[in-house]
Amino acid sequence: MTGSAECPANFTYVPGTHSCYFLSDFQADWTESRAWCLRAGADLAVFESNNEYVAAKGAFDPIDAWIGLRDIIGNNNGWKWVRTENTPLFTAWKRREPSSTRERCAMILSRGTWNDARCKFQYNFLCEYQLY
Ligand SMILES: [Ca+2]
Repeated sequence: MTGSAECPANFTYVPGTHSCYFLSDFQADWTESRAWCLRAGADLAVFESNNEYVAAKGAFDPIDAWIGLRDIIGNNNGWKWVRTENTPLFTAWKRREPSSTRERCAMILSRGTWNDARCKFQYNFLCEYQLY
């Protein structure tokens, strides 16, 4: 798949979404990952529907990657998307996740489910640039 003229450099338009995505080929902690996306005029990926999530994850090789979901309260009480600050309308947590109050940042696992992990850990990350 090639990029769209409307996408930032190195971002890929994903049919079935309204967005362009960038999966990093390097690792950073969650905060650094978000900062990288913001500098590109994007943000970490926000999935507003299961359809969007399925389309986006299907466009990239499976990999562990940060997404734009974090627990702003702790104790698994404050999961909010970045950009919208909405509570997720749907989730794809792996069985027994989210698991720990010390793990306040969410990632896609290579099998397609989500895990909460310590925000200071280093993973690849998925940015999203919303077209409209
Ligand atoms: Ca976990």
